[in-house]
Parts: sequence; C-alpha cells; structure tokens
Amino acid sequence: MVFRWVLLASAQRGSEMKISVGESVLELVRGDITRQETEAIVNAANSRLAGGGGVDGAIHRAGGPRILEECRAIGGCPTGRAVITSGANLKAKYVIHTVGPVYRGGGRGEAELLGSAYLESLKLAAGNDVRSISFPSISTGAYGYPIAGAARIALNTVVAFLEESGAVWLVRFVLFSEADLKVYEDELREIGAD
Ligand code: AR6
Repeated sequence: MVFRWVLLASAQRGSEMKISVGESVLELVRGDITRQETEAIVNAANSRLAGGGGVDGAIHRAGGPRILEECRAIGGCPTGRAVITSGANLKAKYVIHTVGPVYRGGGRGEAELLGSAYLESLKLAAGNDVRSISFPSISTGAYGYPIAGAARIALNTVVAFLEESGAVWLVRFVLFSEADLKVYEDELREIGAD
C-alpha cells in the first residue's frame, strides 16, 4: 500500500505521535478512552453486547446503565461488525461498539475480522456525521491478539480509510499502557517507511 503522511509531532519520551493523512489527523496517545472528548469512542465489545471487563467494563461504568439498555435493544453484533449507541454520561456523544476476533493462532480469518472491526466502525461514524473518534486497541486484551500485528492492521485500515474519505477529521488511538503506545508508534513509523 502506498500513501503519504506527514509527521506533525512526536514527543521525545514517546508520549504522543500525530500524523496527517490527507486532510485528516491520526493521533496516538496514552490514556483512558472513557475520558476522551472526541464525538465518538469505540468499545471493544463482545458479540452479545453484554458488557464485560477491560475497556468494555470501563465504558459501561463511566457511561452509566443507559448504554447497556441501548445495547440490549440492539440485541447483538457479529464479529467484525459495529453498532452505535449514545454516549449517555460520557463526554462522547456516541459509543460505537465493535467486536474484534478472539485470536486462535491466526489461521481463522482473525486479520480480516480485525480490519473489518475498524473499517465498519469508521463507516458507522461517517454515516452518523461523526468527525472525531477514539479507538482502543481492539482484541489485544482478553481476546489475545498479538499487539504488533493488531497495531499494524489497525493503523493500515485507518490510514487507508482517511485517504479515501474526508468524512472523519480526527482518529485517535488511546493506548492504555506505555508499552502498547510504543508498539503503535513503531508500527506507524514502519508503515510510513514502506
Ligand atoms: N482505555 C483504553 N484502553 C483500555 C482501557 C481504557 N479505559 N481499559 C482497558 N484498555 P480488552 P478485547 C485496553 O480486553 O481484547 C471484554 O470483556 C487493554 O489494556 O478490553 O477486544 C469484552 O466484553 C487492551 O490493550 O478488549 C469482550 O468480551 C485493550 O484495551 C472482550 O473483553 C483491549 O482489551 C474483548 O476483548
């Protein structure tokens, strides 16, 4: 894949990286996704939309019970797809719930399903006039996807989408640990060097 990007900022101690893709911005930050002020945040959900641990638990705790009520009304979401609810008590107006694959060695379509989870989330955002969106690192916690491979898929999918579509102006990856942030930074540099 060939694309152009411009490095806008890279803090020396690895705390933040920002690039421009077409008219849009892609950021990598360390933090808690529930505190983001982007119009939408993405939840790494399960296909029953039943809530759980990790980022899913944090989002439901911070957003309040209305999010689970809306999830129950939707009913479920297949792996690789996405659905949208309100942000309830969150700063974000919307939560986009997507379901990444459980990693079972890599031979069961996990890469395609992970790319699809990001792409479907972005399409749903664009369809709801969402201009700014924050993603967690989908599938790399309880679902066990090795983070370097997952980061590469996540970043390639987002960059390709931003190159094609001007609908979303800001995509922010919110990584929970310094180690995860470093992996995403390294993968983004490699993508840019391809
Ligand atoms: N902000 C940003 N990232 C976070 C936060 C947070 N507040 N909390 C955790 N992470 P996981 P998965 C990171 O397990 O692998 C749930 O039970 C975490 O460190 O949340 O897609 C669901 O209900 C990790 O890097 O999601 C599903 O059953 C990343 O978020 C299942 O887990 C993803 O870890 C989904 O598993």
